[in-house]
Amino acid sequence: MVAIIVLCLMAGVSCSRNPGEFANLSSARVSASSNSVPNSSSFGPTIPNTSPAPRPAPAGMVWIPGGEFSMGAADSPSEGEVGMQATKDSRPIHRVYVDGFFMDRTDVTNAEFARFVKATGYVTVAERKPRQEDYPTAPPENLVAGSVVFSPPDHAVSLDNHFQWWTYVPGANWRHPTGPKSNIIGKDNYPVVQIAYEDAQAYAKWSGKRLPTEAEWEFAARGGLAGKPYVWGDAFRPSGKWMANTHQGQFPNQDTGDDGHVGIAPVTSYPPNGYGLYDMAGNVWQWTSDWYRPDYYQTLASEGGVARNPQGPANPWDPAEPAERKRTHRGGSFLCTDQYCSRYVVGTRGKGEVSTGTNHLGFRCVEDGHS
Ligand SMILES: [Ca+2]
Ligand SMILES: [Cu+2]
Repeated sequence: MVAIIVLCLMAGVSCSRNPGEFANLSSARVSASSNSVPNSSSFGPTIPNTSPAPRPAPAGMVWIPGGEFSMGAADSPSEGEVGMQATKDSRPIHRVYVDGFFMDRTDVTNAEFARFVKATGYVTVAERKPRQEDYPTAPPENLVAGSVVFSPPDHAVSLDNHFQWWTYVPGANWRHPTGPKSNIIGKDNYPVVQIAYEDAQAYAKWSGKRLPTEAEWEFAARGGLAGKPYVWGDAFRPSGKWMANTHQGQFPNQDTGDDGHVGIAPVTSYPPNGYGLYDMAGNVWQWTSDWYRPDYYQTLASEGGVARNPQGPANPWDPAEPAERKRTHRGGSFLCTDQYCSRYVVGTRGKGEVSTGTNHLGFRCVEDGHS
C-alpha cells in the first residue's frame, strides 16, 4: 500500500527551504485528510473590551481592543478535494479572550524592512548559505542561498503536486523576491516577502514590538464582526467590489488580475477592515508566533470555557511533515483562490516551516498596550 502523505493543502506554504526536499520532486502527493474532527459549534458574538487605548497609538499602528470572540472557521458547504476541505484544523469553533494591543495597520513594507537592515546589518535566512550539518541528506550542490518562489507553469496542471509551481530559486531573497533578476526598486510600499520566522522576529525586536499570537491576529482580522467568512463581512465581492488581493484565472498558470493586481499589491490597495487594518485577507501571508498543530483548537475546546490569551501549543507538530517545525501563517495571499486554497476566509489557518520564506509570505507586528 502506498503511503499517502498530506503534504501541502494550501498554496504551497508548507514547502520548505530544505534543499533535500527539492532534490527529490517525485514523491509529493496530496490527499484529503482523513482526520475525523468534530463538526464546528456555531459562532457566538464578539464582545470587545470597552476600555480605551491606554496611550496614543504608535505611528502606523491602531488599537485593537481585545475581548471575547469565537475563533475558527465554519464548515464549508462544499467539501471538495481542496479549498475549505483542507480547513479542518480551524475547527471546532471555540471561545477565546485576548487582551487589547496595538497592531501595525499594514504588513511591514520593503522600505520599513530596508531601514531595519540598514540600521543593524541584519542578514536574512534566505541570504545565508545553508549548512551541510543542518541538511545532512542534501546534495552539496543544493546548498546555495536562496528561497522558495512561485514559478507557475505555462499550462494547466493538476493541483495534486505543489512542486509544479513552487521552486527553490538560488539568489531569491527579500531584495530579489522572485530571483536574482528581480528587485524591489520602486516597490517601497509593497509588503516585504521572503521572510523566515527569525527574520520577522528580529525586525519585531528591533522595532520594540513582537509578532501577534494567532488568536490576536484573528481577533484583529475580524474587525469587530462575529463569525463572518470575510474580514469585511458576508459577501466576497459586496456590490461587485474587490476587497482583497486574491487570485483570478486558472490556478496556478494564469493570474488574470481581475482584482486590479497580478501578483503582489502595494499595502493599502484595498479597503481596511473594521479596525482600520489593511490586507488582513489576501496579498501576503503573515507569520504569527504560535507553533502549528492541526489539533490545537480541539485541545482548547476540550478544556471548555474561554481560552484566555492562548499562546499556541508548546511544540509544533504537522502530521503531514512531522520533521518540519512550523508556525502558523494567517491571511492567505495573492495566490489564494477557491479552486485551490480559499485561505482569505478569515478563520482559516496556514502553516510554514520556520526557516522558509516565500514570495507570498510577510508579516506585521503588534505591541502590548502597556509598555
Ligand atoms: Ca490579484
Ligand atoms: Cu492560499
